[in-house]
Amino acid sequence: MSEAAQTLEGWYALHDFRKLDWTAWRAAEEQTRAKALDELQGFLQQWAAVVQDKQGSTAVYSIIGQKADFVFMHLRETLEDLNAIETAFNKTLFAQFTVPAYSYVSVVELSNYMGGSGDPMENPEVVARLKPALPKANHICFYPMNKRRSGSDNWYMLSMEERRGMMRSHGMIGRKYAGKVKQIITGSVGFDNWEWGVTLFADDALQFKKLVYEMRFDEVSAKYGDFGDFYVGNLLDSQKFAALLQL
Ligand code: 76R
Repeated sequence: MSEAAQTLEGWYALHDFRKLDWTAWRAAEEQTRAKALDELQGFLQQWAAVVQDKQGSTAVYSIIGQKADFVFMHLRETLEDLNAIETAFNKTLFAQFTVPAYSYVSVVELSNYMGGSGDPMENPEVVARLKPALPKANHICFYPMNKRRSGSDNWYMLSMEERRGMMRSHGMIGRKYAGKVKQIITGSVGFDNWEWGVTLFADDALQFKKLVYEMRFDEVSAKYGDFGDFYVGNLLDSQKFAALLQL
């Protein structure tokens, strides 16, 4: 048996993608819409405050295309916390005007392929990466992925040394995008249908295309990467959300 990579886990993640029921929203009384919007703004404020207490972080983005209209990406200490947020939101009037589009459950993960020495949990940089305050970048990109297990292309049958070598090359490509793209890798083995969620943030959305394209030529993605649907979006704040909902 090959040696499994050791992983460190941080905050749990819920990516909650929703569609707006525009027909119902249009048909609703103005008062109802105002109340629904108020409730939504209340939640946005509550979620924004969580990051100050270092109890988690939430990102809110509109989604381009027909897969969804917006996403709430929540990071919290426990699955109970995530479940409570989801349930509280579902009880709002505003949620009645939304339809689930897609969701993804995972946990922020760092692996030891590039690990240094010493107790990583004593390293503030590591802790900051496991419990990250999500950036207010202009754009988000999310997609789930697997490492392939088919025929002779089986990532999980490779030795630690072979995998480490490929992950080093992967990391070197990633580093070229430092300052342009922030990536958060969340592990989802045992939690959701794919093995990882990849969430990228950038002010210039073209950097997503350039980074993902460049990685396609790198062995670990070229030979072993299998990918799900891509979601790309624009940053929302409470004003932008109100404008989006304005009829
Ligand atoms: O943690 C580190 O920064 C060390 C190097 C590193 C690891 C271990 C790293 C760097 N990644 C790691 C692990 Mn990554 N990453 C992806 C994708 O689209 C694709 O082809 C793949 C999707 C992107 C875009 C990306 C970006 N990475 C992982 C893992 C877990 C692998 C495992 O355990 O088997 C996955 C699934 C994955 C996928 N990666 C980086 C980036 C970027 C931008 C970096 C550089 C980070 C930096 O140095 O700041």
